[in-house]
Amino acid sequence: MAAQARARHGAVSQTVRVLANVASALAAGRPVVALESSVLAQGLPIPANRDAAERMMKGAERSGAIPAITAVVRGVATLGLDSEELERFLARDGVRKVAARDLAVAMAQKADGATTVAASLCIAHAAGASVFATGGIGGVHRGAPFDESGDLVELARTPMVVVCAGAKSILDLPATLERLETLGVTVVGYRTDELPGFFTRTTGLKISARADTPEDIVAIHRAARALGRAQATLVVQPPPAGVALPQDLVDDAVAGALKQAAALGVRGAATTPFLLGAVLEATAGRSLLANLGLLEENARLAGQIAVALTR
Ligand code: PSU
Ligand code: MN
Repeated sequence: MAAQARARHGAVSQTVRVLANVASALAAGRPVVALESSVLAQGLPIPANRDAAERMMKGAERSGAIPAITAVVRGVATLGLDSEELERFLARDGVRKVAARDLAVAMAQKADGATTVAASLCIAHAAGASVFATGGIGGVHRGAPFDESGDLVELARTPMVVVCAGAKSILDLPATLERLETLGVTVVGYRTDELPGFFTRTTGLKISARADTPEDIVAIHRAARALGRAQATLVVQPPPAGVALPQDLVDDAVAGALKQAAALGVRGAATTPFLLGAVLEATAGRSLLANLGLLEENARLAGQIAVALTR
């Protein structure tokens, strides 16, 4: 597989272990959707994380694509977990959160690591995948502009299509959008002219590009690739109407979560998982339904894009 990936992508690591069915799909040019694992091991509670894994994979499969979860498995950067490995990550005993800066350490220490968007992009791209789906990307934290997720910088140097529901509601969305502009990341609204708010369908923040079909997205991505651009094409899709939350509910929940985090002195990598947990409590689980619904829909759209990319 590594040789195949190298042939198609130039210099590519031989270090990533790729699950057999994923490797043969990539080698044959069949559609693959890479998925993250931090949302499973840190972002969502047990047992909802199992639903999340199943629904993300089902979403990609519904479109005719092969899902592949990224992680560091006992020190091995991996694209495509087998069912035993997935069980270990869902149980999350001894599974650490791995962002881009943590990848090499987790590998050297032979650790189990659940990968954030940033780390997942590193692994998926190295293995030759072109499309990735997640719930919400990281971004600039509110009131702490120096705490900017590594997701943004990896998006700026990983030429994949990335599908999400915007940046997580706990973040400073205008600042995140400005940073994406500075980094040259094209943000494309899927059937929307506004940045979705992860839990909410709208934010009032206008974005500069819109696409209404997977083929339109592929055309934009191919133009970027033709020019040799290094950035991802970041596709933002509103959460499904049936599970999206009203703005005021989310605003109140986030305000409460930020207050709690400040009172407890939560900082650094723990911030995102903490805030997501606090919002979950404050919305009495409604944010969980939204999260699961959008994870599935994003994987489904990513699958459609992956299929269109193979034509
Ligand atoms: N979205 C969720 N739950 C999550 C995350 C995103 O609904 O757990 C994770 C993603 O893996 C994302 C990470 O890459 O949070 C960002 O963390 P940080 O802000 O520390 O970069
Ligand atoms: Mn951070």
